[in-house]
Amino acid sequence: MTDLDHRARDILCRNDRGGYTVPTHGLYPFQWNWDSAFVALGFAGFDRDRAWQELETLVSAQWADGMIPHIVFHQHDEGYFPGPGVWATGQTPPTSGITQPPVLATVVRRLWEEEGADPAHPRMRALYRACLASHRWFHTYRDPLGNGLAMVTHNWETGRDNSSEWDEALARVDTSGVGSYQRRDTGHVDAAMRPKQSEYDRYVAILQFGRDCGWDHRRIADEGPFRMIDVGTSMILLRANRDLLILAEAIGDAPAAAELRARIALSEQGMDWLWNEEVGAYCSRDATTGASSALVTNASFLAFYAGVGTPARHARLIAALARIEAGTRFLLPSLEAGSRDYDHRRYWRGPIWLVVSYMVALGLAEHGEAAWSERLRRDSARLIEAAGFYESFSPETGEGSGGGDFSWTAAMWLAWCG
Ligand code: 2M8
Repeated sequence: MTDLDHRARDILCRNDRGGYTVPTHGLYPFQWNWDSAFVALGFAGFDRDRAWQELETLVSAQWADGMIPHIVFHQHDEGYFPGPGVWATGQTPPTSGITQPPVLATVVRRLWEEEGADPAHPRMRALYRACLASHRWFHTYRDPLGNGLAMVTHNWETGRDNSSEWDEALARVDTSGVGSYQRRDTGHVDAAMRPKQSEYDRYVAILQFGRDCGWDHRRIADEGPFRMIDVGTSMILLRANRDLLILAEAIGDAPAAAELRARIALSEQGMDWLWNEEVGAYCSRDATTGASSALVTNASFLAFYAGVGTPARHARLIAALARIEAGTRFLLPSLEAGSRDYDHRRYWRGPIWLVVSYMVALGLAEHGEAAWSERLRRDSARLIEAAGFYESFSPETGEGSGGGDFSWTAAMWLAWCG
């Protein structure tokens, strides 16, 4: 084991709060949904029981309607805004009222296969049921166009919180009733790395809409102030449906398998709507106006991970990757340099996030693009080697940004790039 292996394990153990892991000390003091899924991959290399437990603790907070919340507030901490009192979801344990990208089923499949793929595996079977309920929730509440794509009703649901893809839709959000509140994030890290205040007001306004309608997910989906078809969530859900289908078949759950096959076919076709021929990439679209973001982000390349696209489209995506590579030092930036509001230090408007790079690299390898996949892996390793286990990294300088000793970055070192 190398020194970095030791440090990565140590970060996961120090961020462990007993059955779940915080993304980083201070800035994010609770359990986050997709962070935990990636963190389980990190634990899996040295503590199998703890890996499964991370996922089990997450789904212990699943709502009765099937939604797996984006934050679980297991213990009190004043250091984060918005905390449980602001969300006011009435759940036990307290949670936020929105979700995050459903990477869970894909991780469950990987852990289960690593342990011999026994259909009777009790921990896999319990998590299978949780994933199925969560995917059904997406299909019931988050497919307004009936085309198998996933709508998000808050930009925090995408995980790529302040991506420029959301700017136009966010600009329409009325912030006149937001009132005053105290942000906590800028007390932990440099404000130049975080979303701007005007953006935060909009995030809070969308939250308040959900709270004011008692977290009625039907109403939020139909009438909410932010309704985006997110390319990232749509691709991740499609991949997760494929992985869940493998589990359904192993278990012998024929009705669920048939349902999943139909969903997969629908989504494969639905993705056409996200393809922007002019840009040569899959881009998010506004569900209300139909407008394409026309922006190439790291999520555009999740097409490989989801297994969608024709050879011609793949060629254009690879051309976009080559263009991005030519314009920066490290892959894969969250937004192409030169795009409007690109900023190599500001959160999801440029910095590299290794969890997205990992999913893209996996997809590229599965589509015969081994050299590109390896390039992403190597760049990710170099970033950690030079800067440490940061939340994100500048694609231009390689410097770390956001929180330090970050759980999912440590997990990616252990499970992928290290
Ligand atoms: C960031 O998001 C949270 C809100 O969910 C925040 O900024 O307060 C995002 O990077 C998100 O993708 C991530 O899950 C979370 C915790 O790492 O932080």
